[in-house]
Amino acid sequence: MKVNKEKKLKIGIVCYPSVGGSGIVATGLGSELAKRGHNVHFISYDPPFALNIKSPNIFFHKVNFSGYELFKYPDYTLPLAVKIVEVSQKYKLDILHVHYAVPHATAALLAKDIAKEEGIPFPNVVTTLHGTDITLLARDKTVMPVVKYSIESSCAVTAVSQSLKSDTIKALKTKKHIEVIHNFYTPKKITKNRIIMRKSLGLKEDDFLITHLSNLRPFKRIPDLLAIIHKLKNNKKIKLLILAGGDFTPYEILVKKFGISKQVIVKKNIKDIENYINAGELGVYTSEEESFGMAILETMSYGKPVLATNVGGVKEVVEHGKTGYLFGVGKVNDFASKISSLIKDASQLKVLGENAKLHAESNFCAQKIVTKYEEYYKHINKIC
Ligand code: GMT
Repeated sequence: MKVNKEKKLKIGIVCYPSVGGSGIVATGLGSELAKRGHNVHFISYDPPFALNIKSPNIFFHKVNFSGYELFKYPDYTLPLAVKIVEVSQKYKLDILHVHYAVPHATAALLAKDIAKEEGIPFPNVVTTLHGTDITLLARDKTVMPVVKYSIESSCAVTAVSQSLKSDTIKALKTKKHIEVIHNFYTPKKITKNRIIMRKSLGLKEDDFLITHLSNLRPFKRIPDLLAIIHKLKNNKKIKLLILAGGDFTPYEILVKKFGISKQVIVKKNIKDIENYINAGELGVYTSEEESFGMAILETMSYGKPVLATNVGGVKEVVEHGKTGYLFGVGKVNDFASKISSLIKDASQLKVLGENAKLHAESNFCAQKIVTKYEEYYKHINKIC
């Protein structure tokens, strides 16, 4: 057996614990780094959704915060900064990897200053941008200077796509070096076969199942997704399964108005997404903004093609005509007519699905991407 004698790192990861792309990426990265022998310390207000905190080399540190009456709005940044100092000191972290500039990198910078005052050694801070820092916060004048400061004061910054890197440079007019490291996904084992899953969803054998996973926020353009099903309403075999990480109630009225209640199935906070994606034929994503599109990668990883809007980093994940198709935002007719043609062409669907899986495995796998992060950590510890 080959023994890896490389120095193992003590890595702190700050992320949101909730269901969502950035949490999934941070959790996946930490878990893979732990498997490679590094000690990984997660710092958040709850254990991350998909994290197995009992795994070897994984530690979880909870940020406790109290809502003093003095504060009209509860603050998370301050107790997070204190927890970061505490963990850095106790475990002598080599790297602190924060997912999101605001508030996570901001808290890390405050922690760094506190540590300096107290004479406590502090790790180098790597900030990964996932999108919202730029697509939302950088456009808001009340917080934009904090976003810019937090990014520029980090030791190193990564972005999950080339597109997000360009948007960041444009929005913040920053000269900070941004390293592009795409997201990755490790597919899980299918534990319930397709037939069982389709039965449990009330589907007939020849139904054509479209899947969509998201938090349903406005920029996902759920009305467009429903409009596509509405356009295909005459084909009763077409079903849409929404795996919702948010509240679907506001869209129920539209489902009713379109008369597609029998075609739309909504499931909330599903953990075994692999079983559901595997039960479907293809994924559809209508977002107006997407720095990468983790759900798209997840869908492709299970051998399903994706139809999506040609926005942001999605263009770096889906290869038009090879692993799926890309259309303009709001072009529901184009989506609908492509679905109509794919329903009649099982062999094309199969080829697209196989290409999608291969593309995901070769370009967005842990082996490749986690190694990039590992090398980047070592590199920045030499230059910062
Ligand atoms: O918008 C979401 O779906 C959630 C958000 C998050 O913070 O988890 O996703 C962002 O980060 C993901 C992981 O890097 C990306 O795959 C998503 O594209 C990105 N969302 C946006 O850019 C809108």
